[in-house]
Amino acid sequence: MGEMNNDRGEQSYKKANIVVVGNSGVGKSTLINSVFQADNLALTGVGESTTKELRVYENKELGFRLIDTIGFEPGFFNQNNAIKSIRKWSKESIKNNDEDRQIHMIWYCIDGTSRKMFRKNIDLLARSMTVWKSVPIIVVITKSYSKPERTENVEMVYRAFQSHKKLWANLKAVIPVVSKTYKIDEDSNINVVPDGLGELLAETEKYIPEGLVASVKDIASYQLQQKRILAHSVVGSSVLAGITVGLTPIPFADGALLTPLEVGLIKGLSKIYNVEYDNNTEFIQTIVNAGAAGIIGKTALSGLKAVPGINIAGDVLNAIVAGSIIAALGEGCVYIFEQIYLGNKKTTDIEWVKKILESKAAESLSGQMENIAADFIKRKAGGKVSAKDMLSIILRNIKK
Ligand SMILES: Nc1nc2c(ncn2[C@@H]2O[C@H](COP(=O)(O)OP(=O)(O)OP(=O)(O)O)[C@@H](O)[C@H]2O)c(=O)[nH]1
Ligand SMILES: [Mg+2]
Repeated sequence: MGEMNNDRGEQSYKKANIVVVGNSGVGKSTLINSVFQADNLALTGVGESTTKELRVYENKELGFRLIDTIGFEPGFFNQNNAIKSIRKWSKESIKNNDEDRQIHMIWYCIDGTSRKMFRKNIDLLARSMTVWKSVPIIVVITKSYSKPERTENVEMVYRAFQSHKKLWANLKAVIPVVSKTYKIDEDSNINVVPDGLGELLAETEKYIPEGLVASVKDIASYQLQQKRILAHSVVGSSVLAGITVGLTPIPFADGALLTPLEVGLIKGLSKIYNVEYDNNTEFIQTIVNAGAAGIIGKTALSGLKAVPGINIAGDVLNAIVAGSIIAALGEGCVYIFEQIYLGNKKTTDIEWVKKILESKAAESLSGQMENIAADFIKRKAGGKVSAKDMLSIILRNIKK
């Protein structure tokens, strides 16, 4: 069970179904787009409810489906239409002999910019949740633009849950997230970059029922592959964040502006590969030291200098450099974390970490800056180049 062959004879696995619920406009669809790294996979919008019924999203890579739902607020006669349509979707499967439509997890989204609503929303969830008595819940605090408020918001959510005994047992994690770059101020170009996605994916993977992968022949390699996909998704969102930082008109001569991103990247990867984060200061410091402020940063800059007669505007050049640095660091880190996860190396192997970042990460970068710049110029001839376009140019070249 669980293991199937599709009509092309490829093996596919039974996937976990995760429903994404929360009030209208909270950012469910935006979050789904960001997990799948797509712009317009799930329609998003302002004002009237954008997602009309239930929609199921999946891709080849990830071992779970995300089910987008309409706003969670009760409709006529206090019926919760989101829950109604999810149940309908599940029931249809029984008719169709399709066992694949059980709900395995709930992502409950609440809006980080309206904390006054937390308790009310969680009471609402408690009333509706009698349908799924023992399904794990992860609370996603969307639009967590204000860093100082994040810890307090997480605590508020936990407190609100404590008064609902049955829900409390199912609550697995509370994670503040920024799904998409948020412009605080159009004029000064101050941005809050995407954050928290790595943590969300790592926690999700932890609480997906074991049974779903238990039927896979080679569990170990399946799990490693899953981790690699999650890790690359985290690297991708960090690179995008790096591009955004680069585009702000602030000179980043010493690369220190990228340090928070680098730390966030390492934290996300630590979660995914079950590597202890808190007591590994030297390990983390070694990685950060090799990043934008170190060998990788230097390699990126000297790589660009080697490009003759480069004609790219300064902020864009910054964006390309920043993104490439994070991409190279990310690729090096994925390798390092994987080796530690597999038990081949330890976080105390500091010299080895340095060597990997110098050889693998920095070297892959030195040859590629020229190609990245060339691809960029080619792409620019066809019109405006978005941050997403830069992301794909960078990842394409760094992964080589
Ligand atoms: N910049 C930024 N905007 C966000 C973020 N999350 C949500 N938004 C914005 O909030 C609005 C609503 O987001 P949606 O994803 O459509 O919300 P939804 O929960 O799917 O709404 P319904 O489909 O109506 O239930 C959109 O304008 C989004 O761009 C974020 O992390 N960053
Ligand atoms: Mg929506």
